[in-house]
Amino acid sequence: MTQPEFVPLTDRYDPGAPPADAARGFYEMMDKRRTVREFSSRDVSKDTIEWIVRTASSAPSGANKQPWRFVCVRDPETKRQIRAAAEEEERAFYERRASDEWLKDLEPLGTDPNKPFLEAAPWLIIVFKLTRNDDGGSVYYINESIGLACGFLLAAAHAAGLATLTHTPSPMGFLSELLERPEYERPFLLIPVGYPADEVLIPKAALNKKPLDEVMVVK
Ligand code: IYR
Repeated sequence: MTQPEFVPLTDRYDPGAPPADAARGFYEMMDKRRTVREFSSRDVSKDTIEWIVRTASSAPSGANKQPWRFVCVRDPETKRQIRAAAEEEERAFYERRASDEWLKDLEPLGTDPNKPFLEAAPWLIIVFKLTRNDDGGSVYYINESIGLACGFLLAAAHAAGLATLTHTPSPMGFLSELLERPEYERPFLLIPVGYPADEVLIPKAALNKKPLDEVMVVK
């Protein structure tokens, strides 16, 4: 067995404030994040998207295998094809596949099968999970790992002043074909990224977050 190599943790992040103040500051920033479904056509540079993906890819993962791929689409024709295919799946969802309870739960959000944001947003980041690594090696805790990376991605986009939407057309298989991904990559989440539209409205129901004493238990 080879001995693992260890190095000192030198590059420590210093928030420059006591932990409670720094944590509160971060909360106040993140609490302003809202999912939007209407995007401005204002462009976002590739450079910006690269920084956001770097942040996502810095997330922890099982055995540090980083089982993810971020396919970043800005080509209008590809976005058009994604929208057409997603709307077809969504129509089937809203008309047949969804249970009555599910449809009722979606009512306050005002969603429907029309997904204009898939063309309006300057970028679509389609996150794929790797079921094995590019070298054929195993990956571990795939869902946990990719969920963490997506959380980092949403936070990074928000910190850059950009809006995101976590979109999950179901089933998502069409994305593998359209984006010509290999069999061992599976679509996980489709995230439009851009500026919110000028007069954007958000569903009031989305502002209703559980209070701390409901989500936190201290022992
Ligand atoms: N995928 C559908 C339905 C949908 C499901 C959930 I759970 C949401 O939080 C929002 C929408 C759609 O995108 O409309």
